[in-house]
Amino acid sequence: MTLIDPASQNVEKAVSIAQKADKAGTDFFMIGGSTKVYPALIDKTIEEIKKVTDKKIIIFPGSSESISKKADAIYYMMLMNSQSNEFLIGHQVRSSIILKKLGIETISMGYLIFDPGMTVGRVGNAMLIKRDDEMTALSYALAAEMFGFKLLYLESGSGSPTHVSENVISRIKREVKIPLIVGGGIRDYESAHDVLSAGADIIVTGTVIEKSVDVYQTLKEIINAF
Ligand code: 1GP
Repeated sequence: MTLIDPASQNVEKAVSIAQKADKAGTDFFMIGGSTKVYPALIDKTIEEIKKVTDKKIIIFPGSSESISKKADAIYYMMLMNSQSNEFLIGHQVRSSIILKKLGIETISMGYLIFDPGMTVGRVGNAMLIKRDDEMTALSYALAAEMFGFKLLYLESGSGSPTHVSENVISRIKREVKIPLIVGGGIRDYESAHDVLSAGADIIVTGTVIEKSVDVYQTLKEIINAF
């Protein structure tokens, strides 16, 4: 999946990235980020991206304001290791009525933030899990399964120098049935290959394509790891 944060570039650049990512073979687009993004900008970004791709667009919300009826779906997520009531249940409760009214598909997701956490770790007031701490990660992952979440996202934070370690991914994969998304710090074929071999079902890349001078080629190499 390709993550596009509307706060990181203008709409034109977001569309150009999306077009190349689509051609390189990304499966879905995630739109969002942890810094404040106004609904009008999310609307506009989605509207323009939809003109260049048929791939589904899922909102990756930073708050209860990150909603757009133009998206195909939205993650209805719990930042499970947050120490803030807001990220555990506050934003979710504030957005439930409007989501119901809009009729947008909600995909329940447990969201776990690992070291170093980067901006989302700080903003989300996360009690960071060490990137190789199998038992803590497994405890959260099993809790996510018991809550009935449809997806589990193992996040190191956008722009992280490293991804969640392979032992954590493979341990969770062995013991938990929920599809696993891994993101943060994946920027080349090797890191994608390591994460996928460990058991990730889906990988997310954001920073590497924002910074790349050749989005198509960079993403093509990462996708070749599948
Ligand atoms: C962030 O996991 C995503 O939520 C993507 O991280 O920007 O490091 O690719 P990167």
